[in-house]
Amino acid sequence: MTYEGLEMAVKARHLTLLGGFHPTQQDDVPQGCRTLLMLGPDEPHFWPAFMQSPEWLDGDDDPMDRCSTRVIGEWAGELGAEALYPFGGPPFKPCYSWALRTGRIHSSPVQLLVHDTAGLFVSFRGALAVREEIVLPHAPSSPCIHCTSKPCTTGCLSSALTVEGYDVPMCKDFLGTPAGTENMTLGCNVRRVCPVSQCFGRMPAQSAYHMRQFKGA
Ligand code: B12
Ligand code: SF4
Ligand code: SF4
Repeated sequence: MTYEGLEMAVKARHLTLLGGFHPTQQDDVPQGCRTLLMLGPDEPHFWPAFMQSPEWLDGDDDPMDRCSTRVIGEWAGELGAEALYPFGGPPFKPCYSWALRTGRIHSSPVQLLVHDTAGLFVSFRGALAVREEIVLPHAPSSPCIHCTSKPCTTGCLSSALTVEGYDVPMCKDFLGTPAGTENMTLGCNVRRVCPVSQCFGRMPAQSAYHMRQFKGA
């Protein structure tokens, strides 16, 4: 099992490897896990593939989480690995902490996670706990180091999310107003203004889906 081989296999499932790490005793991972790999959408192929999935077409609740559970769960079964998911809590798996452990996903000035190719649009559909120690590629440093203007720090259209913190009720209230429509249809502006996010190829329809899930009824 190699990182490159797994990357090819996961891309066939419209996902990508966002990074990984070799757990120590301090990490909250399943027993026997020697490599933990973080999986996210492979943009821009993920959304069109999801639109064809049985979970989207059946019209039931939480289609993306159900789809990820099937796809990642089946793959983990083939590999003899354990599938872990960011949803299904509380309690939640510590995906934020795992992401930081990859060394390839970093905390941005506004605390949201940032990745070298996904930018602030980095998100996870699952993780794979593998019993083998897989050789991991070099982890690029944070893109924030060379981002002089740091547009994420002033990108919030309501001032709910700044370097001072994240006021979730303020954000949700704003999303319910006419001025919040742009964020509801295109995604959070803080995440969109990041120059790395802009090269990522995340489809607005996918962002709109997540914004609806986030805002709730
Ligand atoms: C609960 C939760 C929320 C809560 C509270 C966030 C919080 N303060 O932790 C709320 C509802 C506010 C939230 C919002 C969003 N979230 Co959220 N959330 C989670 C969830 C399900 C659990 C976090 C948790 O409690 N873990 C358990 C604790 C024990 O472990 P931990 O993860 O290591 O805890 C760390 C984080 O909580 C972090 N943290 C602290 N403050 C904040 C604030 C923010 C905004 C975030 C993202 C993290 C964060 O610090 C903790 C210590 O290291 C995670 C998935 C997961 N399983 O981790 C996603 C997750 C953190 N969220 C994510 C996303 C995508 C979002 C949204 C952008 C959703 C969207 N619209 O697409 C929004 C942000 C709003 C916006 N402007 O768009 C992503 C990360 C994205 C990123 N780039 O950082 C995750 C990993 C889910 C995923 N499937 O990828 N989320
Ligand atoms: S806008 Fe710049 S500082 Fe902010 S997360 Fe993106 S790269 Fe980092
Ligand atoms: S969704 Fe809009 S209001 Fe909420 S944090 Fe992002 S930019 Fe601010």
